[in-house]
Amino acid sequence: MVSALSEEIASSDQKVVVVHGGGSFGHSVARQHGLSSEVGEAPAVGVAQTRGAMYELNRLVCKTMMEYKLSPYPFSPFDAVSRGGATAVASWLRGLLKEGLTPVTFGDVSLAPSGFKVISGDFIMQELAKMLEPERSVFALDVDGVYEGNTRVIIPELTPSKIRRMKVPEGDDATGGMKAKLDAAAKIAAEGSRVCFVSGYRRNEFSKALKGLDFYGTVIRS
Ligand code: IP8
Repeated sequence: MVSALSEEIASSDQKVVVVHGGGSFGHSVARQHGLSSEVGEAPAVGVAQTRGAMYELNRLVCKTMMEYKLSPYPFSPFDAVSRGGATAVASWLRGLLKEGLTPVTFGDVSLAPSGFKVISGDFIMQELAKMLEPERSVFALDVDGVYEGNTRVIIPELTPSKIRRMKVPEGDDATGGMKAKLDAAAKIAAEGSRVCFVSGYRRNEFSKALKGLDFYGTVIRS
């Protein structure tokens, strides 16, 4: 999936900031050590192993991106926090994009006053969208979009208010699954971005979503 999407990003001529989640690297280790998006206690070794898995995944993602002629600029979400306020982060990212780099960040583990929590890629998308006000925010998923109830019928369009009324199960990953994605999407769309939920396994549909064209999947807009 990473190869195909890297190739599509490289040929899209769009300025893209990439956020990747934990996938099979982060979630199983996080869960094994009791880490989730809720603050809780976790052993130091669990925090170290989860972060280690995420850095390893990030290295592989960036290596693949480079094979497809992208120039990734990996950063931990905490690097962004240490730059100061939203305006400083936005101008730093815009500067990188202007230089032809593709900033890449990822879900990570954060120290909270009473334990640790996982910062999900969905939450990072939401924060970055507030700072950068992108025209489009594309979520590449392992499903085709948002389905009607328990069917395989895709809902082509949703609004933030419709999402708020939906009952979506949490899923079984460490950070809230589809429900958390939809909550993030609703917030991003409410700020004016066109949010696309598209399968990462359908490179042509992903490419269309990236360019703002119609695609097979779900669009969330206010
Ligand atoms: O897959 C989770 O990120 P997500 C990151 O976007 C970790 O929820 C550390 C499991």
